[in-house]
Amino acid sequence: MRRPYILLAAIATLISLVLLLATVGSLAQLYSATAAISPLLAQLVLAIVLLLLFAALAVVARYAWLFLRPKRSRTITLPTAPDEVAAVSLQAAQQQVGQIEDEIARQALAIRSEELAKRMAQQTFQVVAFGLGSTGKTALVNALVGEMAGQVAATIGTTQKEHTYRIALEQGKEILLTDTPGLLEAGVLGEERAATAKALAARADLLLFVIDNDLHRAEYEPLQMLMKMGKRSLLVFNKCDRYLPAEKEQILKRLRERTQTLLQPEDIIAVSALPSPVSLPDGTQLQPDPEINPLIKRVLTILKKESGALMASNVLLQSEQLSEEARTLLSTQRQQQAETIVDRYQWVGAGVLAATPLPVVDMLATAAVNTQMVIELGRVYGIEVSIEEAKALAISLTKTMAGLSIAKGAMKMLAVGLQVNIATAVASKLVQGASAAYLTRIAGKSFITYFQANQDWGDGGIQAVVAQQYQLNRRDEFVKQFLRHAVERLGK
Ligand SMILES: Nc1nc2c(ncn2[C@@H]2O[C@H](COP(=O)(O)OP(=O)(O)OP(=O)(O)O)[C@@H](O)[C@H]2O)c(=O)[nH]1
Ligand SMILES: [Mg+2]
Repeated sequence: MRRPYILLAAIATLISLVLLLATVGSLAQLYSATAAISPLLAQLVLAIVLLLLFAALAVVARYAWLFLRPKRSRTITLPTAPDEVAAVSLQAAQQQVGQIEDEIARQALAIRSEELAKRMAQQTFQVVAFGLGSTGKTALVNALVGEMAGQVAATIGTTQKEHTYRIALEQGKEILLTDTPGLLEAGVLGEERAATAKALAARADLLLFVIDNDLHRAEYEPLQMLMKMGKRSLLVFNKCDRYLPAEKEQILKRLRERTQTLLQPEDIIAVSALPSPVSLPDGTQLQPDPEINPLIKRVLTILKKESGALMASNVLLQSEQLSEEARTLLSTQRQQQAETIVDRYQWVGAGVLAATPLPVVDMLATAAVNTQMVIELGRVYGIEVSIEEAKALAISLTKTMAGLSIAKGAMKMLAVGLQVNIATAVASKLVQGASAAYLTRIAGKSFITYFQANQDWGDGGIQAVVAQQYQLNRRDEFVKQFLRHAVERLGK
C-alpha cells in the first residue's frame, strides 16, 4: 500500500474508534435512563438501536466494496512468440490480398503470401548470394551446393536470372540457396536485374554478401541499407587465393574496421569458391578444391542457433511489406469504386430537379445528399451503415452545405459557366439540374473522405471537409468538363 493510503486508513480507523466509543457511551446512558423506567423497554430500545446500527453498517460496507473491490480487467492475450506474431501478421496480409479485385495484382501478391506460409510451415531457410557482378556468387553457390550447376564466366552479367537450389538437411528441414544477378551491370537490362537481385535479397533469411576485394562504395551502400533493414548478413570475401596471406589479412582487417558498426567480426569470412588452376611442373593444370569450410560452418551455426528467430522476423517483415502493397492497391480500388458510385448518384437527383418547374435553390442541398449513396459508399470501405445512421449523416451534411451557402454559390458559378443570366438562372432547369449533380458530387466526395479516415471528419470537422471538397471541385478545368457532361445528360 502506498504511504498516503496508509495514513488515510489510520485516520479512518481512529475516527471510527472514537465514534464507536461515543456510540457505546451514549447507548449505555440511554439504556440506564430507560431501564430506570422499565427494564423491558430498555432492552427493546437497545435491540432496535443495535439493529439500525448494523443495517447502516451493512449499507456502508456494501458501497465501500463496490468502490474498492479490485477491478477485473479484460485481458486480451496477444501473441508474443516471434513465429506466432509472424503468423498473425501473415494472416492479416492474406486477408487484405483476398480483397483485391484486380486479378493479376491479387495473384502476384497471393503467390508471395502462399510462399511465405509454405516456408513458415516447412521451415525452409532461405539463403541468398548477393553482390556486384563477377565477385564469384555463382562459383560460391556452386561450391556450396557441391555441384557445378551454374555457368561460371569471367564477364560481368553471367547470371541473368536468379537460380535457386535446394539443400536437404536432417529432420525434413531444407536450405534454399539462391544465386542472383550481379549489381552494377550497364544498361536497362542490368538495372532490371539489379532490382530483381535487391528484391531477392530483401526476402532472404540470411544474406551472403559476396565481395572480392576491399568494399566498393557501390557495395557499402546496399550493405548498409540491408543491415539497417535488419537483414541478417555474412560478408563473404571471395577469391582469397589471389592474395598473399599478408595481403589477405590486411584486407580482412580493413573490412572489419569499415563494417564495425554493421557486422560482428565473425560474420566476415574469407573464402575461395573457385581458386585459379595451378600449373604443375609437368605442365598439367590442377584445379584446387574450393576453400569454403569456414563459411559452411558459420551458416550451419546460424541455422542451428538463429534460424527460428530469423525466419519468423523475416516472415513478419515480408508480410508487413505485403500488407503495405495490398493496402495501397486496395485504397486505389476503393477510391475507384467510390467515385463510380458518386458519379452514378450525381445524375440521379439531377434529372428529377431539372424536370421540376419551380426554382429550388433551398431544396438543392437536401436533395443532393442521398442516404442510399451514403450506405453504398460505406459498404465500399467495409462499413455497414444503417438507414438511421445514413439519414443522420445526410442531415448533418445537408446542414453544413446550407450553412456554408454552397448551394447558392455553386448555382451562381455554374450559371456563369453556362453563360445564363443570373436573374433567369434560378429558373433555368439546366442550372438547377447541374447544381444538384454538382452538390451530390461534393457530398459524395466528402463522405469518401469521411469513410477513408475510418468514419472521422478530422480535426476541422465536417465543415472543413465539405469546404475543402468545394474548393477542390471549383477548378476551372473541372467545372468546364463537368458542365459539358451536364449539358450532354440534362440538355436532352
Ligand atoms: N581466383 C578466383 N577466381 C574466382 C573465384 N570465384 C570465382 N572466380 C572467378 O570469377 C569470375 C566470376 O565468377 P562468377 O561466379 O561467374 O561471378 P558472379 O558473381 O556469379 O558473376 P555475375 O553472375 O556476372 O554477377 C569467374 O571467372 C570465376 O572463375 C575464386 O575463388 N578465385
Ligand atoms: Mg553469377
